Amino acid sequence: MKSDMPKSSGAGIRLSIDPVSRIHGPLRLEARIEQGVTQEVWLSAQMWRAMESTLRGHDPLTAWLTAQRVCGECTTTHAIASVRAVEQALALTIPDNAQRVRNLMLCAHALHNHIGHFYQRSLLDWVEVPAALYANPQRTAQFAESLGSWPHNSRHTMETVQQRLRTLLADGRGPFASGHWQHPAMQLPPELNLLAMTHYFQSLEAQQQAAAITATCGGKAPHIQNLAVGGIANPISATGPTPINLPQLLALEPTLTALEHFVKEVYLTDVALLAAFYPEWSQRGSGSGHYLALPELPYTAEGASRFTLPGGYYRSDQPNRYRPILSQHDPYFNGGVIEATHHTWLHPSQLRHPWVGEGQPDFNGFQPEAGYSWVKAPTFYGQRVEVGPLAGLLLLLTDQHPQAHHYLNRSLDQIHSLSATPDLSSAMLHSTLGRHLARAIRSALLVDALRHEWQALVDNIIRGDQLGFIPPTLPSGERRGMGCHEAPGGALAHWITIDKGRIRNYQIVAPATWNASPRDQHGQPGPCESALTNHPVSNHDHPLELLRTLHAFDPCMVCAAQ
Ligand code: NFE
Repeated sequence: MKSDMPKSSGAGIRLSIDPVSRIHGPLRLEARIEQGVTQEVWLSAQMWRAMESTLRGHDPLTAWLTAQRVCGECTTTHAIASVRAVEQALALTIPDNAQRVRNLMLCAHALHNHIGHFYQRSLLDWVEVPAALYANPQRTAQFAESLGSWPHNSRHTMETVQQRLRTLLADGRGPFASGHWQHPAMQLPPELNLLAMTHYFQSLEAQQQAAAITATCGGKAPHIQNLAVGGIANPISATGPTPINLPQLLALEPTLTALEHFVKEVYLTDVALLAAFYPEWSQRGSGSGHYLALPELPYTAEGASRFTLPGGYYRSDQPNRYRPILSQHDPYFNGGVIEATHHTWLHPSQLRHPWVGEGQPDFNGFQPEAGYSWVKAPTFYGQRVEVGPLAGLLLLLTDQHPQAHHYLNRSLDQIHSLSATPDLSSAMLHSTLGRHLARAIRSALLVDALRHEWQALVDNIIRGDQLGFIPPTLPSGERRGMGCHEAPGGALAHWITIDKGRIRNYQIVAPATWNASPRDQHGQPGPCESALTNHPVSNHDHPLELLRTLHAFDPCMVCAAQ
């Protein structure tokens, strides 16, 4: 780990991780460390996409097809934010069926993301793969079967996975070719390493199930096709040869059940196991302390006022300062967002609301005191705010959401039964571990919402409602719109200005723009930078601890810098 950081940035050891792996897009992490603790941290996005300027001049009605190419992970999310921005600009209300189909796609896509985040992008920070070869499969199966009713934890399964791992490790290629093996921060016994790796492989099947739901409702996955400004593109019928019909929807039912079972019996339990065996991680990685989430899963077509998942602004330093965001058009959200370019490689240095945002590339190398990233630094009413499942969960808990409390209490009980950790409470959520727990709880809420939306769509079609699209008309004058979506990574919004039927300006503020951005105009670090500061690092050649906290945010640099 080397660094070309200027000498002027203080004493201590300089550390550079470039590129950070198991995230989306190129990211460089620079840190200054004294006595095993980070003193300063800089996150530097290494690529600029130019998607915002690419969209200028485009037809707003088809912009979503380009916008969803922002990312290979968050495809559906940018598509939905784009059509919502145009629909707001045109003051369009979409049919109830369209809202249901969209909600189904959003839930399934988010589940695919959350499962992939925990098992494929994070788990290898906590699990020592080669140690799984020394596990006793019988003991592993007995322990796993004592935790719940998941039917794929048998001794035979454990033996098969152990053999598979033996072959993969001997081959010396692929995702297990190297890792932070034998790092002192790895604390799981061999049996739990084997159990976690068993679920790692099973998570791939759960992701397939989620993708199948997205593909049925979206026409294809990733990069859905079944969307349109005004609703959805594909016709709906009861039994006709349309892409969405009752037989196809009913055939999804076993997939919904299988996915629900995986999330509630495997994912939630595995996060509880991590929490039980790594209790100190509920004390590490707290971020800015300010959280923002957007309302998501509108109940009805008029939807922009009632939501399954509420949004709002939450300040942990002032618990009474909870301010709900009541709709996807709430001026309170729109009025609070400003982006700064002072520590970016964008010219000129300025503060702008996204409707008038801009920025030309002006790369000058890594300069912590000037520009060091392609990502703009957004603030919400002047504060650096964390977005993501943790923000969403804190809002749900504040809102006394019964199911969120149920899944949290269930997890805390399970952690308690597995460990001697005293005084477990929701205070542990403001941490690296808390971000994983929040994402698992959000997944449980999403599988519940998925079934609810599926049933509502089936009922609508049985009642004879087949409307999914209302044709839009583009006005000739100027219109502005904002499309909000609570994406898997957190608050996402697209801002559009339409003039003479074409896009005049387009700006995207993605979850990772909020979380993985550089210093703002006042030098305040971004939420990830805050979470990684005053953070332990025991081995500079294997800065595993920093990766644990960074990965828990799931930063996506291709979304962040446009
Ligand atoms: Ni490119 Fe994303 C999410 C979006 S950005 S993965 O969620 O939008 O963090």
